Amino acid sequence: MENTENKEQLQTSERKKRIFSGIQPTGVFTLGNYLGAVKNWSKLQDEYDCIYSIVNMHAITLRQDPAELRRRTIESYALAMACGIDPDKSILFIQSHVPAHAEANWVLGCTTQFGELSRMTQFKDKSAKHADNINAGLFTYPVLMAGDILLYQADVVPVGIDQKQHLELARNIAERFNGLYGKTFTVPEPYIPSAQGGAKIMSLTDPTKKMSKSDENPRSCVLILDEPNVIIKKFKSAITDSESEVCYREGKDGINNLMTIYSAVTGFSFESIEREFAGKGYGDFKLAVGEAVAEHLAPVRENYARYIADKGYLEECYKRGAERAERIANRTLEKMYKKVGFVAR
Ligand code: ATP
Ligand code: LTN
Repeated sequence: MENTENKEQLQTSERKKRIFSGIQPTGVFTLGNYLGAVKNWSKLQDEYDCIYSIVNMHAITLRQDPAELRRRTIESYALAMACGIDPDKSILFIQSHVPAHAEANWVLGCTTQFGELSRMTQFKDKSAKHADNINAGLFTYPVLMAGDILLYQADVVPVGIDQKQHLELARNIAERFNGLYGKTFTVPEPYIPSAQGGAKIMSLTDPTKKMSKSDENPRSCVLILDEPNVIIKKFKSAITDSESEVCYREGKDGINNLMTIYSAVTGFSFESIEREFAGKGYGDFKLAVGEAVAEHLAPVRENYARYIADKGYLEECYKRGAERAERIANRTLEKMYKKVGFVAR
């Protein structure tokens, strides 16, 4: 414990840059979540001071079954560890355990304009998809997200490209608050993987749509805990096109997506993939992608089985994570309250 605190102090004095990111506990992570975000979280742990959160408060912007949300939150915590997040090296915590997130949300909401929230494409997409539950939380989702980032004075935020607009808004909120009240927040920079690194992984059944854990069609996404034979089967039935040439070209959405995935898990460039499969059909290519992904995810599946079996250890980790996160978040919240003119208790 003391050791961790010393490490935190040391990191601040050495000015290691800070990272914050979050993932919703809405299901088992997909290959899209993994390649677009979580895989990077783990890689960045040595170079940066990292804080990662299971954002269960964001998850209730869509209707959730309470028992399932509780179970999935713990599972997501174990999944993050299975993907390589070390709860001693990084701070890994559950969002609702740190009340400052809800508190910051109110203050920041009062410096965010209705107009800017109305322009968020995720809000438009999700409200079209869930027309029976267009709640205020769904609308102000990006404010809660801005608070997550700003409370920790994060310099860098690793996310998939679908979150770019939200991050842009978080930057605007930070700059506006700093302009009104004096320097309070670090203005965060996005960290988005290159296209080949998997910035946006598309659905296997409709390659014009992003792969998403909340998709009703199980064939559309590869889950990081899928068994190897299931993964291979999903890739074999992936939608492609009526041609037969494996090459990255506009209009070949299905093949482009498979090439992106293959490149992200093997490290091969698009040119070398095109060379490897010249003269071969889509069948061979799909099988190779499936096998490469299954192999890539095998250690994650093994790690997960180990972590989820030890609930006591998980609880110890998320309690400690919350304590460490809270200390940092409360410092910023106090500063915010002072700046806006709230009387100190
Ligand atoms: P949901 O389906 O519940 O909306 P989601 O699968 O979109 O969830 P989130 O929890 O919203 O996942 O996102 C977690 C991280 O994964 C974010 O950084 C997001 O940018 C990234 N991400 C999600 N889907 C993809 C994808 N298809 N390709 C690349 N990155 C992705
Ligand atoms: N909205 C994000 C999840 C998220 C997040 C964050 C990401 C919530 N708070 C803070 C980065 C930083 C999403 O992935 N859908």
